[in-house]
Amino acid sequence: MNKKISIIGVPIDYGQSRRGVDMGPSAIRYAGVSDRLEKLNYVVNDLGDVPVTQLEQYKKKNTDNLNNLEQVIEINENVAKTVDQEMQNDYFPLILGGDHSMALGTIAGVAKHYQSLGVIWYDAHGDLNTNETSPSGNIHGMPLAATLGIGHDRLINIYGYTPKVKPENIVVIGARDLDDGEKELIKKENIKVYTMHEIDRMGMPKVIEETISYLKERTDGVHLSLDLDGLDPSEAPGVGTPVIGGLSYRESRLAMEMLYESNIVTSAEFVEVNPILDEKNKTARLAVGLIGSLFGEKLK
Ligand code: Z70
Ligand code: MN
Ligand code: MN
Ligand code: MN
Repeated sequence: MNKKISIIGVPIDYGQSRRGVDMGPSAIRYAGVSDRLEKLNYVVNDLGDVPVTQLEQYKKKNTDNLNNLEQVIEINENVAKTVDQEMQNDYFPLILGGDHSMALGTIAGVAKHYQSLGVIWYDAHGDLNTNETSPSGNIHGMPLAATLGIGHDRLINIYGYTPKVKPENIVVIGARDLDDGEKELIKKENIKVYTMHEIDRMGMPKVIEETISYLKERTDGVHLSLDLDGLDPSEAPGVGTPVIGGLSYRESRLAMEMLYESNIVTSAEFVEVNPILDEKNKTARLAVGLIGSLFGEKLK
């Protein structure tokens, strides 16, 4: 793994409707992410946060069913540029969120650097809505579709190009709350999805082994997008959209360890940590534990 890491915070909460997720990057830093990585002998460069204006009177629906569109676009153009620059300087981008709409920017910045980027979407949700299928108008439910070039023009064209990722290069892990439009898109584009059903039947080791060999065959870089709501809310309560029946910390940690061993991951983001909804920063601490295992922490 690249021994130089840039940490980039994205305190965005415009992609959804719960307050507090903008404090996620601080909570993850407070839980000790830099120390944890430095102990593993990485050079860690914390760039601080991408600028996000905090308007307390926001939450604007627009006529296209895209809440807070202008803010989400502006912030993500900055995210893309920052991620792109860090990669040009040979740093591994580790991005901390913030709601999942930030993946519009991270993937826009990352995908330019590869012929055929792979994406692991570790999440209770598919985030495969468009403004036409979304029940909420919340953009954090749309970024994965947008990276495929599916959805509203403004969202798919962030950082000036589309599409960013091919549908066959995506693996979704942990899904258990998919909207009808998302299910249709998964069928139509034949997207590889391990729902909780498959994970329970196969076990996490097999799911990750398959994911690794599937992505190795067709990609030259892999972005891990990990939404903490992929984990079960009994262990990770500090998220805006908890869905019961989720992944345990143990199996998530194992997944990260296996990804480290495979050496396929070239960028990563940990998103949707909401310290206001959390219990004593537990969810941020889990995020740091998962980051530790993704970067090679050993138990003995
Ligand atoms: C729902 C929607 C979502 C994250 C919730 C929820 C989407 N499918 N994404 N939490 N990270 O509104 O589109
Ligand atoms: Mn705010
Ligand atoms: Mn998500
Ligand atoms: Mn989610």
